[in-house]
Amino acid sequence: MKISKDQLQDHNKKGINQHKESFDFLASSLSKNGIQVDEIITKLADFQVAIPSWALGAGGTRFGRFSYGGEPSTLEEKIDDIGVIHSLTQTAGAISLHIPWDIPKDYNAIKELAHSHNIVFDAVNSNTFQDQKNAKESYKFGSLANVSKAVRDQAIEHNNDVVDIGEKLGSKSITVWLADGSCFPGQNNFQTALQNTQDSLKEIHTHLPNDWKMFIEYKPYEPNFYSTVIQDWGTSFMLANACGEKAFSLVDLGHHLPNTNIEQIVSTLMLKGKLGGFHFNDSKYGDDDITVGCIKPYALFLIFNELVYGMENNKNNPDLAWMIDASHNVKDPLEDLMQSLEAIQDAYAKALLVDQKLLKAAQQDNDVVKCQEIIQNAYRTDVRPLLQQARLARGGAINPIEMYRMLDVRGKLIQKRGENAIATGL
Ligand code: LRH
Ligand code: MN
Repeated sequence: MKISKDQLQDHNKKGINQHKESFDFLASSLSKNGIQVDEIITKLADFQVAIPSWALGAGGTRFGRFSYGGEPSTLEEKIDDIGVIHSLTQTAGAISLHIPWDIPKDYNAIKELAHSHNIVFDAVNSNTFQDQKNAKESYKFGSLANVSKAVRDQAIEHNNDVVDIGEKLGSKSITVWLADGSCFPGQNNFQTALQNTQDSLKEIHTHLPNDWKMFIEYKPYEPNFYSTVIQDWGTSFMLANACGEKAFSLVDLGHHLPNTNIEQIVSTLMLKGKLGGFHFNDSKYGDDDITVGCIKPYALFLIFNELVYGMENNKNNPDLAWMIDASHNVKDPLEDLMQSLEAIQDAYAKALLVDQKLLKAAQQDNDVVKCQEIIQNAYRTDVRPLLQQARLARGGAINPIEMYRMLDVRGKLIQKRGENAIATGL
């Protein structure tokens, strides 16, 4: 389903006056404080987030899955659905594939289709947490960490194959997340598991093309419930350093034990030049993979505050990969993703309002209250007119979800694909 420029202009006509009013008011008060509003609009418009190919259908849990109707059951349909989100938000210009869930059959056709939607291929994800049909070796007791060399070799070969698939699509990075670990004390020798993992990752790192990156994603638990080999940022950082200059740490917001100071982890990884990117989502308890900013919006803002400082001061850290990693149990996946995109843009815009020089000076003076006032003033600014202006600047919708519903996109998808179409993924 394609949304035309005319449909967008028609929709925007209704809200343009109210938008102009709120934007002009905000822009004039920000300019009075010396803020370069045009620069912020450009940064927001250039900020593209990759949509996970595994999160375009209804997710589920072991307790059940409730289909959403009109789900994409092919990679082509998934790219079309991301095309809908991108034409409305103008900030979803990339897709992140999970292999083997989404192996392209016709690479040129897939690339052409993505190009027709202004979508590029971001990081590809390997999968050594499930056994594939007629696979010789099983990952039941781990993959890159497995005590069996045959299993480790199979997993290394899979990751190299994923890199080759990504290369054909124009992707420039691979994300490696390992479920490897143990469910009971005594089950694993921690040192053997970590050493095997390090040696295996080094082999994959060696296979990477020169201009590629490998993102090492950490997670404290699930599906293993006693130990996970790559359990935290420190282990991921250590492995990235052991592998070499093309390896970086990937921060999935849901992969932290309660009350972890994620913004401090982000600032440390940036200072050391080893922050590769993000899997954005939110959570209240575990790896809930729910809508970005729906539980802890202030924490997300504090993370972007460190990112804005780091992007200004840590030139040794490469450009970051921005990806969503969420699962939708009760909401329309496309509406949920558009809400997540809005929350990410909102946190970034607020962080761009922080006067980093003024903050650094107040920190130098140990003026604690002033430090708080500087960041909280930014956080308490309603930046929605800036997000709308950035979307309008690139031909998007003033209100993406309102337009999505006005066009009854889900209804049309159900008509075309039926109620029971199932999307591959989680
Ligand atoms: C693991 C994870 C990883 C993906 C998977 C879909 O929890 O975050 O990034 O491979 O979700
Ligand atoms: Mn993830």
